[in-house]
Amino acid sequence: MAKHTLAKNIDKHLNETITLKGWVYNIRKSGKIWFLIFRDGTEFIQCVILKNEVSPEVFKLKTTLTQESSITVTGVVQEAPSQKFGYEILVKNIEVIQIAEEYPISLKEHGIEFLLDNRHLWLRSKLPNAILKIRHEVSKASRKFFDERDFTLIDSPMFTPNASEGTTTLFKTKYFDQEAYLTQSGQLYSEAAIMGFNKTYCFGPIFRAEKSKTRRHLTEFWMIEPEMAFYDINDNMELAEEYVSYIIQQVLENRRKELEILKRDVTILEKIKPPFPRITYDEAVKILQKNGRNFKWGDDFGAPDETLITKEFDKPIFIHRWPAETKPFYMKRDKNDDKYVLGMDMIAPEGHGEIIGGSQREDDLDLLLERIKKENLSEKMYNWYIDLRRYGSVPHSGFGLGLERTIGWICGIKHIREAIPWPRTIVRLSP
Ligand code: NSS
Repeated sequence: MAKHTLAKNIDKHLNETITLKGWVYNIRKSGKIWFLIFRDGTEFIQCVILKNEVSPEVFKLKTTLTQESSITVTGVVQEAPSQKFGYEILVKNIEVIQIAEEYPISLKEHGIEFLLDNRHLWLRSKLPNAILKIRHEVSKASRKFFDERDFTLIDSPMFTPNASEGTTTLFKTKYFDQEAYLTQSGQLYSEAAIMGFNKTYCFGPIFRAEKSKTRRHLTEFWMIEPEMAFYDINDNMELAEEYVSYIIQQVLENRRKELEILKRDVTILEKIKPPFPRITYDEAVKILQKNGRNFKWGDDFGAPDETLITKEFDKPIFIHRWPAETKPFYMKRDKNDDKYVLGMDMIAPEGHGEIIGGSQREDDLDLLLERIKKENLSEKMYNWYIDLRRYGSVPHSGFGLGLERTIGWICGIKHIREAIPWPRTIVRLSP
């Protein structure tokens, strides 16, 4: 491959002649000069084409080049204070790789369904590009955070014989002559892994047959799940607030430009530092009742409830100590009142809702068996998991952070389908 410069790096080549390879984003014409907005996925750059600087054939390209045509541009990097990026290219030559057919996504606004149907092309546009670069940053920061704190990455399987988060959202699939489910969470496997590695995390896709058509639900999403031996619920919340603060700081440090493209108000993000407020489930219910909402104790909070509860805070908050019946079988009972379990959710501010769910796990063999029986789960299927309470059981905790919900909040976007490259929802399986 010929050596060429990525558009994002041209500032290192001021006054030098360089070659760029990419696509035509837009063209503006005016007499003896025309402008080409070039993109290569790393940056958008203005290229200036002057009649007396290029061959007549190249100058004529102003009438034949179409949006998204692929090209090679050679030219001199010059300062351009009027341009957002601060640099532009004075073109010496353009080679056409392919003239694109009429491109369906123009620079005017399109409806969201049209854009989602054309996700394979829409990925080239400015906003998706910025969001997915932030997604990359959050993934990278997540790995870095746990890697630097003695966690071992132990991935969980995607095919599983059992449910972890209730049986209503399982995707069932044939597995030769057995039945299998796509994973709802790597947690149960991580609980086994920490007995061998102390602190672990898994980071992969999660599948839930969510019937809900909301702006917070995908059927395929990504979760980062740390699990820690000898951590109680307070240690768990402390780690979660440190982690979330860390990824926000990394995005602020490394992806300012993308946040600007998204017009994100960063003052809110800049305030995100530990500690985060902690309230119990009962206190959250009181906030709702105080605000005149008709909420029944024992129900789970819906999106409008979460928005109302977080309105009083400008940071994410923890809601902890949940009624046992609202949460899965594996959560540890509160020894002060066994109506409650030691679960904790982190709710993001600005109406973005729950981004983390976690808990201290039930480490007592008999209590766990009792919960498994009560929920009509198969003891045989969970036998390996129950083993963990037979051989050196220890207090332990963990949580799962939903990657797309977190990105949705950081980017300030309404619907999390834009926070994943290829969204899967109840109504969308393609492209
Ligand atoms: O169901 S969770 O609340 N918790 C668990 O799965 C635990 N087993 C994790 C653990 O302790 N290791 O899901 C965790 C997060 C939740 O807070 C959301 O941010 C996200 O996963 N989540 C989703 N994101 C997008 N779409 C859907 N459907 C979804 N469901 C959960």
